[in-house]
Amino acid sequence: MKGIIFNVLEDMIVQQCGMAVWNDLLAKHAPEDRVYISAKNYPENELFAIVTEVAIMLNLPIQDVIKAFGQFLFSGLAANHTKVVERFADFTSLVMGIHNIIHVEVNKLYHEPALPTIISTMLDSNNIELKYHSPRKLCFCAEGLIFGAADYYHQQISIKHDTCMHHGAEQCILNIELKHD
Ligand code: MNH
Ligand code: ZN
Repeated sequence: MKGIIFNVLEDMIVQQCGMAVWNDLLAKHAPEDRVYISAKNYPENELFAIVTEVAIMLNLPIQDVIKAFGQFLFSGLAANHTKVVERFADFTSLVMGIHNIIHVEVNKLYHEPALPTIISTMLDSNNIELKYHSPRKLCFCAEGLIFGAADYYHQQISIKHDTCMHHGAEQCILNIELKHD
């Protein structure tokens, strides 16, 4: 897991719980003197351990915490990769470009990133089907990232996530519906 993911997690936890809480989490779940550098790789167990403890602290299901983090993560990634995100004029074009444009760029910018397989299909003008597969099973992070992208473009959406790797499916299917008022 790239350091940038930990850096954005730190920003979120410091903002919402304070620096002391982050320092405690780090002391408990990372080796001594851990410093996360955005382009370097760190064990994903560290991320899962920190997020699991946050879920226990807040008495929330871990998937809710991962989803909230995903939503926060989008603006963190966008802020660090303005050139990549600026290529997309709206929410739909960004979602359609996750795998073939965004994560292709990520592959050029980072050394051996651990990325999911995402296949986005436009079903009709208001519905996008997104198939997610990854050994890390971070589909709730994907869901949060999509909500973060919707916030970024001021697009109202809803997501159905009926088929899920966490329920034994080969891959997750996220049905994104664009809402108009
Ligand atoms: Mn992208 C990791 C989905 C937008 C850069 N991304 C992940 C993961 C998911 C994901 C899920 C977690 C790894 C996994 O599941 O195996 N990403 C998305 C989705 C969107 C998205 C659904 C849009 C919506 N991602 C972006 C944008 C950028 C970006 C925008 C930056 C320009 N993503 C990354 C990086 C990683 C990542 C960097 C971390 C890779 C690693 O830790 O090795
Ligand atoms: Zn899922």
